[in-house]
Amino acid sequence: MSDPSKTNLITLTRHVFQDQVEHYKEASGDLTLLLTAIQLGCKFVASNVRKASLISMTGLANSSNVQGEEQKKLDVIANEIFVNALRSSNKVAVMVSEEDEEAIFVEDQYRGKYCVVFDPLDGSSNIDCGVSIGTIFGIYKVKDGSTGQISDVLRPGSEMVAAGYCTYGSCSTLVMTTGKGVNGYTLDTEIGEFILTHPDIQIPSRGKIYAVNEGNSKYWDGACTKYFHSLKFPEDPKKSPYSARYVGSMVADVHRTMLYGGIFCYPADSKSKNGKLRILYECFPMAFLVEQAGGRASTGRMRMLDVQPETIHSRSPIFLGSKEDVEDVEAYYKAQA
Ligand code: P6P
Repeated sequence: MSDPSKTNLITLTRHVFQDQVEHYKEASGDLTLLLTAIQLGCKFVASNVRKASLISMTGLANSSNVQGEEQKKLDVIANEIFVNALRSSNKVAVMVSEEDEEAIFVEDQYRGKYCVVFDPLDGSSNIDCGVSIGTIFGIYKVKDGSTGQISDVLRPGSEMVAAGYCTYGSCSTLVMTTGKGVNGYTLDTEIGEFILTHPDIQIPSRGKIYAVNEGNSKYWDGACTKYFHSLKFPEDPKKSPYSARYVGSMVADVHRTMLYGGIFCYPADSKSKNGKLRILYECFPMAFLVEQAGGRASTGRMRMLDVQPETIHSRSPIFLGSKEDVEDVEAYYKAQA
């Protein structure tokens, strides 16, 4: 008998289908097919990120997005790839992309029952120097009786049915949840399949790493300043300071936090009153994944997934990762209240 790990490959599609058969017997299979479309987008982006410098895909696209951020060539390409893959899946009614000012409402003949919010290429400012970047997505099911309208996506993250991200770095790993835990799948570029490599990811209850842009510390409020000081100068002389790790690419920083524990933070401050990260397609999907892996995700003052977004590009402060580390931050905000 040969080694089963070599001959019994658990691909993402097979694993999601198994999950559907075991946990969602009444399912139509539509979500499984939708996730296949998302996989295609991730495979395409992974391929182009890997060879960006070789096919002159680095650099600017000489355009800017709704956020006023200069778009990289790959931003534009990645967005178009995902929009086309999602539309042609026939499973989507509404799409919200970081790259598009308005939501996209899929025409009748292609419309399905899911809404996908996504950042097709997060951290793209890192493309030119080869630092890890990624795709982030969250999925809602349209509300009963709805054929797809803006109210189907302006909802708390607790109503998402699936979420995930894909890292594009030394390898491409797609980490995903459909509400029954978190699994990671690594792309085998030779066979073009995402293979289960990180089953049932669990975040340690406390970590030793913190991730925040220290360059903003002059703008932090009191709670933030006191919290990060406590990590660097622990009151207990027996305790070692935390290590600082910050990639500046949310997917890379969150992936490390998911696997090693610790905390990732993008606080609100006097410069960015609501923080920088977007609620729908950055904060919610990552918060869903972190909670499903046994961690915690907060604005500092409330559970991240309970936030009600006002617009499709609204922003929020976010602290996510090991449960006890996030609880420590919340205690500083409670004391400041
Ligand atoms: P800063 C990338 O532009 C991004 O949206 C996230 O991926 C990342 O966590 C954050 O912004 C980095 O922002 O202000 O620290 O450069």
